[in-house]
Amino acid sequence: MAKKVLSGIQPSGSLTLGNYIGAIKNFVKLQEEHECYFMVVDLHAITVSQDPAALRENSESVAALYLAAGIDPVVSNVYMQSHVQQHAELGWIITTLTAMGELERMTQFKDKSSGKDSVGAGLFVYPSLMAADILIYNADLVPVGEDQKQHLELTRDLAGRFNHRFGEFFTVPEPYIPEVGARIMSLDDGTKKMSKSNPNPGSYIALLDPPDVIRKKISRATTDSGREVIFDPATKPEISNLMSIYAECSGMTLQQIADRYEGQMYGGFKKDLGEVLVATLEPLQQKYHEIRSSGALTDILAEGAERARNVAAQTLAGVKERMGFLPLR
Ligand code: AQP
Repeated sequence: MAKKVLSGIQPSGSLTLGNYIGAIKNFVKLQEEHECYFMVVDLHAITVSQDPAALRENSESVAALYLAAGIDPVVSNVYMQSHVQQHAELGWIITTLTAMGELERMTQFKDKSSGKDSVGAGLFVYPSLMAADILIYNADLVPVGEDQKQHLELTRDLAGRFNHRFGEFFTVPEPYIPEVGARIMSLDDGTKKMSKSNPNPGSYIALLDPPDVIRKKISRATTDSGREVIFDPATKPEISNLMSIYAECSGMTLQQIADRYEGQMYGGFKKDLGEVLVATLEPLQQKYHEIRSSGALTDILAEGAERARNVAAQTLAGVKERMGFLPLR
């Protein structure tokens, strides 16, 4: 039987090249052999403050980008997390099984809350909701980046805890480490991850950036002192990051890129990288605009949510029965 895969992206900004290379490109491959659930995780996005109009726009935009990148909504389940209410309900139940100490140890919470005067409780219990997202479909595999490994470990513990207390029920999910999909770093600091919520738009390539903006951002990207186009993340984080992007988007290996630019300065390499990116993103953008203007997204998301809801409702009913909730007759 095909294994179940679950993943999601937060509509917390305009998707970046990091989201594409690190997540969406792999989603497209995974759907060939697995039963996939690809959500737009809007309930997670509101763990930090979101402007309502921006949340609505970003939500549609993420869904349309999934499709434009090649996720087939007939083969995969594509939907908004908030359209499947069972996520929130199981999220609460799982929260009650989670210890404060477990949440306090989560490094993402520490990172995202550090230096803030006021932090919402939602950001603290985020990993319990993420666990519910995964367990509600009994997902076998969860594509995770480095930063999410700790959350998946917690999900595995929580699944085991439920099974121990209430009888074998949840599948204990495994991390899926993609073969490809480098961690893409910020264009203004090669030691920080490229993030859609970075206040400096020059730090990321948005998937919907127009060609001239893409070219300009690459030409202005910070580069290490020195001249050689050599892949060495420890001593040359910025040029190494640009080389990774080049490799991911051109299909060339890092060695082929180093050979091509041997003895040349950064300028020519960056100019070519701008063109490689434009050639990668232009067709995606064209499809994206076709999907947005076709008006088909509403029905696609409704269908995806309905299919997901059917699975989620069964799991939730099983959970409630095992825990002793009085059924509605
Ligand atoms: N820079 C990146 N390189 C590789 N993969 C990345 N991902 C995100 N940034 C990079 C992958 O995208 C997926 C979804 O991410 P998310 O939106 O749920 O949350 P995130 O990882 O926190 O992404 P951002 O862009 O940094 O969002 P904000 O700024 O809102 O926190 C994940 O699979 C992630 O690995």
